[in-house]
Amino acid sequence: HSAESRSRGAFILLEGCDRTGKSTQAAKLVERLQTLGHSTKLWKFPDRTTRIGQMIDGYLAKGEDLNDHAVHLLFSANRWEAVEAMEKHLSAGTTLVVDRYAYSGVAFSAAKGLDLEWCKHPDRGLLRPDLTLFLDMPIEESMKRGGFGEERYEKLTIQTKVRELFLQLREPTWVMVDATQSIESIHKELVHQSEKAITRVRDQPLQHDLWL
Ligand code: 2DT
Ligand code: MG
Repeated sequence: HSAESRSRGAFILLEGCDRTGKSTQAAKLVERLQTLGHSTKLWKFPDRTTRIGQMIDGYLAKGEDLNDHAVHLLFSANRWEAVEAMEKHLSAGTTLVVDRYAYSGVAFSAAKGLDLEWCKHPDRGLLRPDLTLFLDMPIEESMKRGGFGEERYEKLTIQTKVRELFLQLREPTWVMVDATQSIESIHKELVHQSEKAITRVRDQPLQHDLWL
């Protein structure tokens, strides 16, 4: 590597329905990649800490009602407001492990009945993930896991629709991961895929062409 073309980090996305282990795996993945010597940071959408994120949290966790289209745009805005910071980290060589992104955005809103193409529009031109790891398992299995039912969307009917929509949004490059496996075997697979992606994209420009 020449001094001018310092290698960039990879944008690694974990997607999937609720209770498939995304957050557990994201945290373990970050820790492991760091141990392996890769500068790595955990990222999460929605980011409930911003002003927009607080409106989203009111909607998800506090039962505050918002128009379906309006809340969809808030979730998208919550990604756009993070773009510069994400680019800065990636360009500086830090890999981002991102827990949910625009695929969740479209899947959940379309599951409520919004038009799929309308849903994709506000996220067009966002950073495209370098690697999407889709954690998949039957909804009946994930429903058995603890913590379900505390927030909006944590219901069987909506989760079933969300899974169908994720599978419609699936791209050929996605890596489908059987989320019913043990935490350790899923972890190993994610580490392996992530290291390949980090090597593959280090000299590639960032991609700002989601759904373009
Ligand atoms: P967490 O449980 O992961 O915090 O997600 N969601 C998420 C959307 O409806 N649109 C989005 O753009 C994103 C990123 C998925 C909270 C819920 O928010 C949903 C579950
Ligand atoms: Mg949740």
